[in-house]
Amino acid sequence: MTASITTLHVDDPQPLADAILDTLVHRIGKDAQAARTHDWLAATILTVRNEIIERWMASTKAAHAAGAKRVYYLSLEFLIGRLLRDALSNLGVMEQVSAALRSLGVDLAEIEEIEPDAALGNGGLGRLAACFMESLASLDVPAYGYGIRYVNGMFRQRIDDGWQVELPETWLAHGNPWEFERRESAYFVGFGGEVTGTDDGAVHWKPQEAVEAVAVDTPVVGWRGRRVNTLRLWTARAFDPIRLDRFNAGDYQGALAGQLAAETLVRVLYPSDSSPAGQELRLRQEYFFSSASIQDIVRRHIQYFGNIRTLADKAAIQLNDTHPAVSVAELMRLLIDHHDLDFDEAWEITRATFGYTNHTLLPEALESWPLPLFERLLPRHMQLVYAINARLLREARKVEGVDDRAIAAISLIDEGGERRVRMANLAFAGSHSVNGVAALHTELMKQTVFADLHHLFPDRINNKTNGITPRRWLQQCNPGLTALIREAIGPKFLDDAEALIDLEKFGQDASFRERFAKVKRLNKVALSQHLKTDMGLAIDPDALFDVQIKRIHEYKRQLLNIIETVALYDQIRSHPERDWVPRVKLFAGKAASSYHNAKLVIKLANDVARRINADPSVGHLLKVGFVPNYNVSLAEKIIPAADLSEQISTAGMEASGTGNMKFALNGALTIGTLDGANVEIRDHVGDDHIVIFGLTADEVAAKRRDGYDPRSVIEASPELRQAVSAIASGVFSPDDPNRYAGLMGGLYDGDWFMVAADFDAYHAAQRSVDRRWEDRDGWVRSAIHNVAKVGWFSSDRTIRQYASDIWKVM
Ligand code: 26Y
Repeated sequence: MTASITTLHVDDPQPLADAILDTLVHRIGKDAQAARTHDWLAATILTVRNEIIERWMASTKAAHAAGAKRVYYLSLEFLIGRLLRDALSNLGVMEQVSAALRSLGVDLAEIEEIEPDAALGNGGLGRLAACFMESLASLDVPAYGYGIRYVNGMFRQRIDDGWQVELPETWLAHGNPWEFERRESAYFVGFGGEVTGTDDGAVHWKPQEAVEAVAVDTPVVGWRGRRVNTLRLWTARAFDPIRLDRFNAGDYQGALAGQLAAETLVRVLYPSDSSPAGQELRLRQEYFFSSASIQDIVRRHIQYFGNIRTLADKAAIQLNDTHPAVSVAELMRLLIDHHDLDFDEAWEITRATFGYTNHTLLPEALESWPLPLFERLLPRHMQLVYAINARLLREARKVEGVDDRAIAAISLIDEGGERRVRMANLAFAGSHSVNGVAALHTELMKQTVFADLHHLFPDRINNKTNGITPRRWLQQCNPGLTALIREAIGPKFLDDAEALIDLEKFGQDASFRERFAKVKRLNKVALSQHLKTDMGLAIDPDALFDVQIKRIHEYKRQLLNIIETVALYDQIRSHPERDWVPRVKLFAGKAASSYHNAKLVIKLANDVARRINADPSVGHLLKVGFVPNYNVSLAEKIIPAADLSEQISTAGMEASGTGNMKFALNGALTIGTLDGANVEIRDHVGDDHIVIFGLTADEVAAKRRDGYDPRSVIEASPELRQAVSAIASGVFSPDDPNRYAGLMGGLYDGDWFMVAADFDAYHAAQRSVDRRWEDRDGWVRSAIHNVAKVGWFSSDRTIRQYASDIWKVM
């Protein structure tokens, strides 16, 4: 028996319960008595999947029949999180499935909770890819996501004595009922070897090694089940799973080396590149998934349309940062070497097909590969990069104002020091559109990293401010608030987030404010209970929940927040008679395993938490928690419960941020700098409903240029000086008093991230938050106002802009 649209949507839960039970017995091989929670989860997913499959095939067929243009989103990360609730909610069958399971004695909430988070991403760029996939399906755009099916993916974070410990994530341990392996969709991906020419001018690349890329598909269900798209992740397989000759000669490891090499390729996300081997592995991963994806796209195009010359009319390929940038050279290779196009025609098609999105201006995140490595692994692509570069620089020379310095900056090869291939320049040159992810970030792209390329191609850079899917980040994670909004303004906002604007007037309605505050409080109670059982942290749901959750990075300035927490702690103890606002400071986030200072910041947060939480003199007024293993599911629990959203990066350094949008949509107020999308959030909610502080991006740049003396700043601020010296002298680390001497020394010595420069402004802004909090009505009014005004930050809006301006599919 299969669950069809009718089984899922009827009021009687019996047919669906029968279908789930049938799946349990015949697919999982257990009866209701023997089944464990995992078995029920798998049986439920497999049953619901049947309906998804039908819609999936219908979506694919309809796109084919219409000869539709398809969007291809290439990304090394897809941080999709759990999928069951997403699928049920988007299909509109939460209630039905819950009732059917209840009749079987199974609690839907309980099985949802054990679904592993797909750990296929590390941060904002990966979550954005997931939100985009959901919006593409919701807006009925035929689209494929292409990435890697990492077996372990992003590490799981444990906190041991305050230190981050990285453990392998085993999200596939119980199998993955969402995925379909497509053994027939397999491609040859070669590495190394030689390139030879033939007499007729054709070029032949004979790789030295090769692996097979095999497609594994996951359905992506759009809102109201309107469309189901495909997330196609590649796994790797050796052509020769075992070398029998070696095996029989007793060389068992040698016999299996090929399979091991293939498995290594798809093991982890961002293998540490601190060794040459790690660097090579990452380049191999990038080429592996780029090549398989481009081959798949070209094959589909030929199969459907027969003529490679129309590729750009029928395929739009978006590069999610530079990680898939080698795709530009790969498409050129296929067009020239396999489809016999000449260079100029191939280049025209390539540029018309690709778009590139930049997500960061940090110099250390701009990828470039040592030329010898690139040439050894990808000799044919190296030739093509040279050919593309020659053309690019020839064009550049003709343009007014392009001198030798500009040529050096535009070149695909970095000639300063060890020669390197610049992937951002390759992506830029090979795309017809290059976009930033927030207005400020896009301006900075034009002024800084891409200034010379921008001069050459002044129409190419454009902005597409990020967005988030309101299905996951409001409807699914905050059912209480969703129900309340619906009661107030009706269901329109479920289909169009900008309809949230109708909520604005309810800020004036005292009874609505009360119900809104009640929903927030219930979410805070739920989070408090979770933190109590999960990590033994006791917090008061009536305190102000002040939250900073994101990757740990110096530019995001968790350190600024921690130092301010220490200053507050000092003041509460010195002035117990004052009217302090009870606060809970929550932190969560992972640090890159080789990022020393970020890991030290985690330890500091934990040391400060331990000391403060154990001090009866601050009691309920201040509690600090570092919640381990931040991931999508944890964000879904924390964000609906937050009062204050910390978005305090050094201005000019956070490309956009998307957590900022999620918090505002769930009724938190933002404390933040004028950075990334904070600027646009302020434009939408207005100055009165956001707390902005600190240096602007221009001021940061000016300080860095003109010289800045953090020492004098620290000396001039008693709160800062005392907090820094307490941390530096070991007050929070009596077991190792010198632990933070270096970290604090860095503030005196340069303070690149302007922690000292912004401290007083931040401290004052926090006190203004206290005053706002004391005005309960005013606070709730602002929170409602935030929810009403941030519908624009829906990824549906973002995707519509990409679709009409870049991809031309709408
Ligand atoms: C390969 C390595 C150098 C690297 C790995 C991951 C470089 C960058 C990244 C990830 C970057 C990232 O997640 N960027 C974030 O993208 C979000 C979505 O656009 C932005 O909101 C956020 O500001 C930005 O930091």
